[in-house]
Amino acid sequence: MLISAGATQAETWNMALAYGASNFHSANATEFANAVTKKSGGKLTIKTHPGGSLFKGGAILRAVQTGQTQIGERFMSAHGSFDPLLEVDSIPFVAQTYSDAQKLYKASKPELVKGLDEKGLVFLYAVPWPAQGLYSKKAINSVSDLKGLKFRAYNSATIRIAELTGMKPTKLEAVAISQAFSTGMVESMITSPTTGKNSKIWENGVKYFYDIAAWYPKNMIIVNKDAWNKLDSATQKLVMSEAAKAEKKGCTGEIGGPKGPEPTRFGDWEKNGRCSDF
Ligand code: PCA
Repeated sequence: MLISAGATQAETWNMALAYGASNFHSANATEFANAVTKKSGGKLTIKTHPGGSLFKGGAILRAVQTGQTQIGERFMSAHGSFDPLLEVDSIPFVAQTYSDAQKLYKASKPELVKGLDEKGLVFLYAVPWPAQGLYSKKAINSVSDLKGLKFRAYNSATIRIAELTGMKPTKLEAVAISQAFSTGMVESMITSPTTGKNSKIWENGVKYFYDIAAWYPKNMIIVNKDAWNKLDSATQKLVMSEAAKAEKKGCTGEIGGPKGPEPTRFGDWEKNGRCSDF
């Protein structure tokens, strides 16, 4: 026998990412995957698949849970029906700064990790998106201006906002935004400057952006529990320590940019930093 009993086999994980390769969440996840691959000494290779190329955003949680793939990243607040705690970061105007959003995350994390574990998922890390603002093809000066607008939604909270303000919601993946705006399928949305920039929103008829900092939603990285249990404890430790690093990097909001207030809120995000990478 070439392999002695009990020896851990080399594992390969395919990491499903919903957002484009240049998006900062994907870039951060790729740095994480490469660090684990390099440092595990051949025991674990993580291959990233950005842009929804392995599974579309909406399918990733289930794909990881059922073991169709081993690891993935998912927008948490789209899954309130899976676990209501996943939605807590998208309650409008509860946390309007990165530091308040981090407090909310810390308070919800222990129960959140437990809930996912009970459903066969190992939680690795979470990173917030920048503040969510309102984009529109026409000027919005009061709530009544929203009435009748075709609105791109991404979770039940945004659908509810549309219902309450008289907009017509359509749930769409981020990768579909450009086309949806350019064809007139939608004409408003609430999302980050990151996603606006990734979607080249100004080229698709959107002239107005309102920096309302309505909430800071997060993406989480999750692993299938059976895949996790195949790793030896040294490799599990390595994955967790690289995950903690990735979370820290992702949560600083900007890497290598100017010091001071949160950059996307103060108009200096054109400078050389994480936020300018979008
Ligand atoms: N971008 C993602 C989720 C939150 C964000 O800022 C999106 O619009 O789908």
